[in-house]
Amino acid sequence: VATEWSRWSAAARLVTPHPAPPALPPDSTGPLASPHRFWGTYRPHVYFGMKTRSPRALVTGLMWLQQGEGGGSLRHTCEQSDGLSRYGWLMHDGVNFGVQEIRDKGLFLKTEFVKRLGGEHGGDWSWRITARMEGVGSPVPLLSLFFYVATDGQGTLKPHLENRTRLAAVTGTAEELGSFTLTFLRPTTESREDPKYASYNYLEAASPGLHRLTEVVRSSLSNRFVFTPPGGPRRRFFAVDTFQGLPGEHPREGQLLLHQVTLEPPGIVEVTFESGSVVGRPSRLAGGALSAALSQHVAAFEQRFEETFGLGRKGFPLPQQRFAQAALSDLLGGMGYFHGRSLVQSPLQEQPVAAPEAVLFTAVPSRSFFPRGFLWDEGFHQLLLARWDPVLSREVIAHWLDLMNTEGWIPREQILGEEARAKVPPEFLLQHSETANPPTLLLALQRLLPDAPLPYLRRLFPRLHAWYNWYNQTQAGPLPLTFRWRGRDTQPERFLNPKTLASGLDDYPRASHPSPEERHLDLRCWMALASRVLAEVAERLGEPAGPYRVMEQALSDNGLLEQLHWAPELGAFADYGNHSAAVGLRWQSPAPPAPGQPPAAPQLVREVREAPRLRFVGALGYVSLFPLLLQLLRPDSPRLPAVLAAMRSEQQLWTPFGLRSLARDSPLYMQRNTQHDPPYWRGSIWVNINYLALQALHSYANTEGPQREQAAELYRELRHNLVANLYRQHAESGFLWEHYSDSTGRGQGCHPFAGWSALVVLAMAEDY
Ligand code: 6A9
Repeated sequence: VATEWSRWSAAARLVTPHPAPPALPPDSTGPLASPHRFWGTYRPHVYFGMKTRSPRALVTGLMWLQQGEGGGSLRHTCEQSDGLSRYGWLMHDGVNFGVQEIRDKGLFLKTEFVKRLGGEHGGDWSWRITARMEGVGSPVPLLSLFFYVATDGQGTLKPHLENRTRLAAVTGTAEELGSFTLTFLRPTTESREDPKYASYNYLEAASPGLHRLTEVVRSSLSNRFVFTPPGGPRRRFFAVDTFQGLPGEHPREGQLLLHQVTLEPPGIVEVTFESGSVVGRPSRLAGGALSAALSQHVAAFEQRFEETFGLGRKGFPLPQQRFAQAALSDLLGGMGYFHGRSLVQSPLQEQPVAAPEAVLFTAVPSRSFFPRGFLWDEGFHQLLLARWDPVLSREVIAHWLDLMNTEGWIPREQILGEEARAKVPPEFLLQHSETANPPTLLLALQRLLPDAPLPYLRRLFPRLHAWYNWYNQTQAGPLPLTFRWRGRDTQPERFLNPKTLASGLDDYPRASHPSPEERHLDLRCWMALASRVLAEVAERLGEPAGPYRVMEQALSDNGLLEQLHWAPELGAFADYGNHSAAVGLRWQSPAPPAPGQPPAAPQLVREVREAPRLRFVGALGYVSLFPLLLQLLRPDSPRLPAVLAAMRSEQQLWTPFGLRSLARDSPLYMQRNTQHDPPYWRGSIWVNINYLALQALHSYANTEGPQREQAAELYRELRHNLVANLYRQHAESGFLWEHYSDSTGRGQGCHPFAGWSALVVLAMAEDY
């Protein structure tokens, strides 16, 4: 009974919110307190769409279809498999406007939006979609644009039809939004002077949930429609007809209204959203008024970009400035507003439990592959966004801290709501309650500190303290002042090296045999940083900072650092643990099948050719650099020359494109972890760590010390290599990438990945 009880109470604590007052003041993010941020492109997983920062928000969006034999492909959510050669925001200021370009085979689409404040519900906005074909002979394929609006459990929508087929407008009401009118204007030619011939169709359907909107539309298409331009050839095309329901459909969760325009590109379509609470609207935000608003915002953006990052001043040519603008804009255009519950799992419990409903305003690493919040990614995102819009960054950090449970834990990956869940295979859904992630939000907070208002810091402080304690209590190592990431892969025989997802460096080699004896260097350095930032916040607030300073000093003590983590046999800083250097993967033939069963496939299993023992882990790479990356290493440290030499050595970490994650001469360099897991943090170049390296080198180059000159030289070369490669890859491939090949510089992993790869903007600006 006692264990039952303690399990039950542990599970309850897991899903009990932290008792401190929320970091976000109540009612601070709604339409009245924050009208300019109410509407936004907060649906990063669709190519184009907007919603409000409301829990069950009304959503609007765009789909398109290039008509062809058999129907063509309907585009809606960002999918790598769509094979778009380019898409992303070229300009986006995070609040007022954005300009995105999309290239889908021969089709070029520009999606623009502008907001105009007024009334009490976030004001009005307008969209302009410009479509044309490039490099395609005539007749060009017909293009259908689908504009939709859908509710998600609250709100009502009413269609207004012209000629029974053209959805001219939708009126409606929703919580926080009040009443509104959405108007679909008739298309025009590219010069916007003449009307453009088009066919119209519309759909009204009960929505089975936002995550199934594509299916609803796809299943409603029929090609019984004929495009009949005056004097032109008649052509059959696919259009929304009637919706018959989906297999396995949920109960009705909302309403969907959709306007389909079919035309022969080029053409322009505009949409206006007008809030019922705006009185004395000067004019409709369309046509010339929309063009004027757009060009004003473009000019303001360019000026602010230059004032903030100074790339023109630094002599970057215009194409490189445009690249940096696109990197920043894609991160801003990737901000999402999520609502839902995490599924959390404690080691004490068999069944996962649902955390309370939460909202999260956050940037995302990748609009296609990871369109949701990731804890340590977010700290890197906010390093950049803090420079562009510190108020935004402060709010994002507060949102994240409000996800904390009563233990002081924040789940690493935030999969909130049905749309987010639809993107994640079930085995990745659970968040494990012993698993940490680097506290990079503190890096961002440190950057914001000088200008952060005291009341803001005061709200944050109890949560920061609880978070800090959680790391200290749950991730402590075997000796005082050592730390160990919990939650490494169990079943070591299944992996060449069991992963450490908590660290963020997933498959980066650690001790071959996870054990409580392990001490992880990167986590120790993160804790030194955390102690430093907590001390700085406490000092700003006049709270006792002593204990944090004591910890910071103890964790920065170079002598103790060496004692715990300097591996003389490697000439490098390292992890320590139960480790065998002689491991490999080997094909294992399966046991003979049971009678009547088919034979099983051979499997890759781990072979340990030499027994593990307690020692330093022989893997030179990003982890070895942490004392430098987080600037714990003193400028006169006798170890600094070796660290710099490893960085500069082409046999080890140096490449013409940036620093690789694992040394070329390291045993697990570019080794697969299992049959299905290619190397990830075992050689590739990652921009977040390269940014930290630049930041550190820049600081060593500006501090008196015997390595000052060398640090300065490395800094210049590394910055040049990283920036030049990201620029070149973006020009060639159209995207920022998750990581980059250390042998060719090519983008790898998923794309687009504005995420931390957008830190290239700060590297260009030399803003550390
Ligand atoms: C997989 C598959 C559609 C892995 O950028 C987010 C994280 C980083 O925090 C981490 O450091 N990425 C890095 O090692 C991506 C993690 C994606 C996990 C979910 C689900 C979805 O397939």
